[in-house]
Amino acid sequence: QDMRNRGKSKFNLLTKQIAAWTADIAAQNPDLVSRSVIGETYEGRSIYLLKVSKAIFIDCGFHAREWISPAFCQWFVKEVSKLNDEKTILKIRLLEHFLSFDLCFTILFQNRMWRKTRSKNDRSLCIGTDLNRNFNAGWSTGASDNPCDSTYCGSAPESEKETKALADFIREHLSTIKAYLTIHSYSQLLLFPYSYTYNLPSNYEELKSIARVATEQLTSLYSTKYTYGPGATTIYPAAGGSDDWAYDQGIKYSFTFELRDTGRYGFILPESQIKPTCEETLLAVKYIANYVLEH
Ligand code: ING
Ligand code: ZN
Repeated sequence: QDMRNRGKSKFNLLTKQIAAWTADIAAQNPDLVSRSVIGETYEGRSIYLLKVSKAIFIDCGFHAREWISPAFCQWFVKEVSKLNDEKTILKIRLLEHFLSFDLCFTILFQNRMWRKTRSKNDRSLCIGTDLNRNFNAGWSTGASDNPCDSTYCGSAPESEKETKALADFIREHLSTIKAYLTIHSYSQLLLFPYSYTYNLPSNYEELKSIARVATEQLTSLYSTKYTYGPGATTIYPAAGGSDDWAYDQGIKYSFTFELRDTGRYGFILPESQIKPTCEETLLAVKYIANYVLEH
């Protein structure tokens, strides 16, 4: 019991600290950063949007165990908030959300490795849906329909509150969002559509060259090697992903980052790698942001 409670409070604390941080950074930079809530998770945690500008949307924390992802979003907003010169402000919209860190209070100690949401499934004792299989992009073809799998696609597209909140927000802001970036880990990849089909996107050559330069920029800092390409051939075919969905909504610059490492530590990235990972990733994100804003 004691172990369980300690575990629970530790994870809750992390979630609360990040939520408090989003309030602080907005309060400290009222001209630059504004915070709003675009929905809540199954377990009632707020899904925060930190708005810096209108053109680029970034989300972090889709998958609970990928802790480096929300760390990057925090790093990113902190860096942007330093840029107080109006002309150099990167026009970025950031989503800090899905911080389902306090997983499940009984399985917590065993399960730092949780990936999915926390929702209950019909006719199954297994919990959760994979948000990145729950978007309406080739939904369910070749995805898992077993609620006990870590890549369960859900009972329908956007069956999850979290998916719905994100998709609604993007649909409502389609006229302004020029790029969609989603931050995951791990594998050191920069992916773009498609993952649900082997067909290439119409601006494939452009996406490929953006990804090439973005990863070159990233590598220039600490020599971290990145691979890039369409999801289906670069990582694995997978339906229902958010980048494919955003692309098919008309957002022509849509990327999935898979941050460090390549598997030695995997999701449990050592603390010493957090800062360098954020720094190098920022170079790639800045490149993409500048490219998009110029085109
Ligand atoms: N990787 C992604 C996943 O959801 C991905 C890879 C990207 C799949 C885009 C589909 C579309 O499996 C992680 N680490 O979650
Ligand atoms: Zn992920």
